Amino acid sequence: MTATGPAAPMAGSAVDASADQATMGAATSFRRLSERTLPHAAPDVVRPDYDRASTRIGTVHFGPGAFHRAHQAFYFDRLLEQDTGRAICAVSLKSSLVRDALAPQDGLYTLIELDAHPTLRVIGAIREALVAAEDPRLVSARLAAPDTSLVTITVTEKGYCLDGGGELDFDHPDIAHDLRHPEGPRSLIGWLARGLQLRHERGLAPCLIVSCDNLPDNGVTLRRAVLAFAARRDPALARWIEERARFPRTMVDSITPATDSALRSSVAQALQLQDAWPVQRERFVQWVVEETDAATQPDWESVGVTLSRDVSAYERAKLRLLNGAHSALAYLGLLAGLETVAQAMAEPMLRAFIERLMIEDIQPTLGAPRGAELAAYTRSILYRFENPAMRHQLAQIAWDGSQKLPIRLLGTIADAIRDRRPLARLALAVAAWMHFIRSRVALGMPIVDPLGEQLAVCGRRATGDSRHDLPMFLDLPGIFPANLARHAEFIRALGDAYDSIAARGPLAALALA
Ligand code: CS2
Repeated sequence: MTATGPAAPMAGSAVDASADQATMGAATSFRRLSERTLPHAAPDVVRPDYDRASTRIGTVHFGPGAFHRAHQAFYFDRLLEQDTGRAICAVSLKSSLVRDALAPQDGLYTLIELDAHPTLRVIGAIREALVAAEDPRLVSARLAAPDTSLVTITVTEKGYCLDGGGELDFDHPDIAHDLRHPEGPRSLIGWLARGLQLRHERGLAPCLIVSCDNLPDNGVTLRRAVLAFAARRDPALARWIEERARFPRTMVDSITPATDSALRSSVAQALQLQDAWPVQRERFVQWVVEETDAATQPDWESVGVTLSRDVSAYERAKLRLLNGAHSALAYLGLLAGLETVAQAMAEPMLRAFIERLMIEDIQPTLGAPRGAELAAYTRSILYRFENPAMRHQLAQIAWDGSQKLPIRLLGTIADAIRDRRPLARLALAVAAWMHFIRSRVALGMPIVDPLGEQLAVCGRRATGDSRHDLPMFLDLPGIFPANLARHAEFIRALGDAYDSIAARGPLAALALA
């Protein structure tokens, strides 16, 4: 495989059959989706409108989970219609699941856009899938290739290895490892520094590095982390990155329920081919990228990406309104025994609570967009949450709460305290997270969270009494900023909310907030 020529056939095509079986579920009577079988797909399936064989890899993407495949890869599929140098090399840091599912399919997979009349689309933008832990040389070659001009990223909040203050956590085991072994990194930050170092040594321009994760000021935060890492390794490299590399902020949005076996079966029926890992999302999709002076950018706007000088305000509105409401709905809904977002929205008390939370508590903390625009945005989010075509599991949103709460709710709470606004509803959402941990532990369920072990200890020790339980949760590392964890008014509101849920149950507690 050459790093600069046309994309080679997918690496690892001879994947073992057991991985296929594991991901395939019941739909085994159809042939497997691939370049060869694609012409036999059902006629109404939308398929790549370009010659895949003549495309070249120009983008390295870290973290090709369902969100990437449903979102950025969809935009790149359209870019490839006009610009053949934009194909994607999809890099998983450790897991081989995506590579093993996509390699036998030549990188092809199905995207279902969900609404009353779903659309099936086969996406061809991923031309290569790699696992960095298994193929570090190939990943380095892609990052250092002259054709590669873009690196995009969706590794979720925890993939950035940040501490509670949003700075690179030098105590993180992967970061400590990567500083000792920069040629064989494990972390995203280590890989970005490695790629930039190789380009620097070869006299190539840095790639445009585009974080697409739900972090406030994602580009700025990523740049700080990469610079901090590089400064410890090689000050000259850090200076070059500082001067030359660009890390635009972005806002990404599309609700993407995880793939389940029902989806695999229905896609096989509709496609008339087996797809080991189709992905689904709502039809609504949005990507806002900050304008930069980087020379080798794609023609973003031609495929519906918005370029903007001021992404922060939109990003903040999305993180606080959509993601904040999502998390509140997840914890309260799960405590109430509900399973999906649409079910939670069909519960009148919960829907009314979420609407008030968004309009009365979150909106006033947002400077922009203003007034009517913000009200329309809130309405559209509520409408999207109600989408009956989606089975979006609340549990999926509840994962990684220790990483999500600070970004989605605690900033809003800090602003509400500053502006002397009521805290009851916001506190109820945070208290619901604590009860959620307690209830999962009581049910013997695993806590999916980087702080899972510490949270499980809190959950085991919790009694349901705020005076006993709150200090344990508030003292967890990296979640509650010290000034918030000690703020008397916040502690009072949180204690009231926590005890109210314990005494009355989640739905009755809503009525009082
Ligand atoms: C969700 C997000 O899983 C979650 O935590 O809140 O993935 C949400 O669906 C997306 O950010 C929507 O763009």
